[in-house]
Amino acid sequence: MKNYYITTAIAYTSGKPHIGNIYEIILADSIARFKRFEGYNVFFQTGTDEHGEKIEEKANLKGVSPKSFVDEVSSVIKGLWDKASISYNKFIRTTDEYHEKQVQKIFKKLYDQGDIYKGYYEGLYCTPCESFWTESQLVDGKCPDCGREVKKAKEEAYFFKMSNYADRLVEYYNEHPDFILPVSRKNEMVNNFIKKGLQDLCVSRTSFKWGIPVTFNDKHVVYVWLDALTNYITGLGYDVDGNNQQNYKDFWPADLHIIGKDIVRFHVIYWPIFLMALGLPLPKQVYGHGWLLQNGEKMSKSKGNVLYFDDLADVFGGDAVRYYVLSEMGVENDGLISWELLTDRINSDLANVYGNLVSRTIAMVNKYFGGKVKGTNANTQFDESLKQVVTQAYLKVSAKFNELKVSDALSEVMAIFKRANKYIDETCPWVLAKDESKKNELETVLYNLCEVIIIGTSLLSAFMPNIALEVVAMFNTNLRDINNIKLFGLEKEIVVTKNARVLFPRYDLKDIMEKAKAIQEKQIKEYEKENAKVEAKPQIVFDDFEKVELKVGTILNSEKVEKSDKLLKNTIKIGNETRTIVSGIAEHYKPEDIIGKQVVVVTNLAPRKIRGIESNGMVLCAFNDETKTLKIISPEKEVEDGITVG
Ligand code: ME8
Repeated sequence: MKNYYITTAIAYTSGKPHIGNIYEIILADSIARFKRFEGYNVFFQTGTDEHGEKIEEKANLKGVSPKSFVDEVSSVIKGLWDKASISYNKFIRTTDEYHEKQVQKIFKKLYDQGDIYKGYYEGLYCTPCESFWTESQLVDGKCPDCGREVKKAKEEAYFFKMSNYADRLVEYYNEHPDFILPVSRKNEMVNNFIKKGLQDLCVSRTSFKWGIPVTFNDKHVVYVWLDALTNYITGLGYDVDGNNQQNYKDFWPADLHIIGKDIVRFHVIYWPIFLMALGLPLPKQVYGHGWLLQNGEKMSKSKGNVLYFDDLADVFGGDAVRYYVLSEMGVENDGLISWELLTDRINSDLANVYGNLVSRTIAMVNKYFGGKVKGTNANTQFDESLKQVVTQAYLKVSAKFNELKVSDALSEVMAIFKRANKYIDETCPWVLAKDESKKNELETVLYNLCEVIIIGTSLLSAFMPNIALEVVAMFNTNLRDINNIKLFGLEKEIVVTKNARVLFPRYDLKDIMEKAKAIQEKQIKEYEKENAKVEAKPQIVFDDFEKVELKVGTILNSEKVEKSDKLLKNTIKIGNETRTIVSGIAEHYKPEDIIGKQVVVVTNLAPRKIRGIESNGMVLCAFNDETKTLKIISPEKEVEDGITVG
């Protein structure tokens, strides 16, 4: 059996990935599934990219350690991949111990053999992209990759001598014309980077800690791209010392790295050069797909227009969302996605073409033949052309997959179902049903339709794995394998289900847009919450603070204020004196809970009448406005009452 190794980019664990990020994983999944169907022994690897300054900053903001931050995000990502039915063989994390150890050894090896040397870096640094730039590389003074502000930075750093390998890289491109797909991206790389001369690459950082430490200089952590790219070999069990695991022996070099167009440079320049330096074979192909854009614009949480797979799948079903993204994205260009477009495409392709074909066929087999049909020797004039389309479909789909034209492969599958719907219009089974002498012809028509559905659905399973299994089960059979995919008329007798579920209901755009609005509002709220600035009061000088007198008191007595749900009347001993203080804490404490408790009191607050009771001071409490919880502030350990707080 031939081995086939396919990978995706590993997702940053800076936050939940959007539909654009997961498109790539779905694309790789459909290829992996099709290759398995074709008999390849597939190893499909994906995972998460977990180091770097941006992640350290996010964890700090959240007040958690970077490791617990990435643990949580990585598990969200894995959960999303699982929800999208991604059939990965390995989900690697760059915080996996094996990976980290190997990255350290790789760095040391490259240093020892002189590919990496120590120097200084002075340049313009983009924090989100974790990249240094020169003045001339900036676009309008901003980062050429993400368009954000860059800052001046100087660090002691290790560098990789890229230029040593430039000639060999170009040679490899020339000898392997299909190495970079689509070709337009290859030209971009050669013209924009290689021809301009490859700069040495800064491969370590000292400005933050959350990375894999350089073993021989612990001020430095390994540059996140050197760390991340090596996942493709460490995930297979590559070992710098030569004790490679079986997966590495079986599957390296990779057949296909699937990545987005923005990170092609890292995969077709840096990655092959690192591999050459390690003396390892280069991957066979790198495919840089386009981007999925929300109505033509970039998705942004602040606008609430970020589309997430799970939200869409909860409304349309996961396989339908897979269908949309796979059908939408061509090879070169970007694709579009929105709630409207999804509704429209799912209604037109899945409800009207596929779902309708399945439900009409099942209904007619039940109605005219009690749920069971066989092939007969009666034929119609339309059978041959139908059979031709179906038996040739596999080769067409396979050819498109080989060219990585996955949306075209999907169109080829849908063409089968369109042809079958046409066959229904041509043969008019309801007319045949009125004529007893046409009974055999009618049975053949329905039998042919069942066969088309079974074959077509088997090919569809690479794209919509769950629906495909459900549909063949409705025909009491299994998905066809590669040996039987071209054999029309394989089933002797087909028994259909009595109660078929409506696979794809027709969605009403108004309903969908209401759901979308609710999701959007929730997202904006979440964004605002995450980014809420604490309203700071103007600064005060120490003398202002000194004006406030704070003392520890002990609550001697507490009782509810009549006709009030919120107020407690407390008698508090503060040193030698005893005061009455009314506090708005009755919804959080019962009087008996706080008698005897020590509290902090503002003692020089002017007296105020509350519900006819003169309140003489204020008890300090911590109140969470969001959760509406309140806690009295008390000294950590018991102290004498009357002592000053400050
Ligand atoms: O780049 N449409 O991770 P990432 C389609 N950790 N694809 C998109 C997209 C969009 N709107 N936006 C992003 C990283 N992508 C690195 C990879 S690999 C050794 C390290 C793609 O989470 C993007 O091009 O930012 C990339 O391939 C993938 O999503 C993950 O992006």
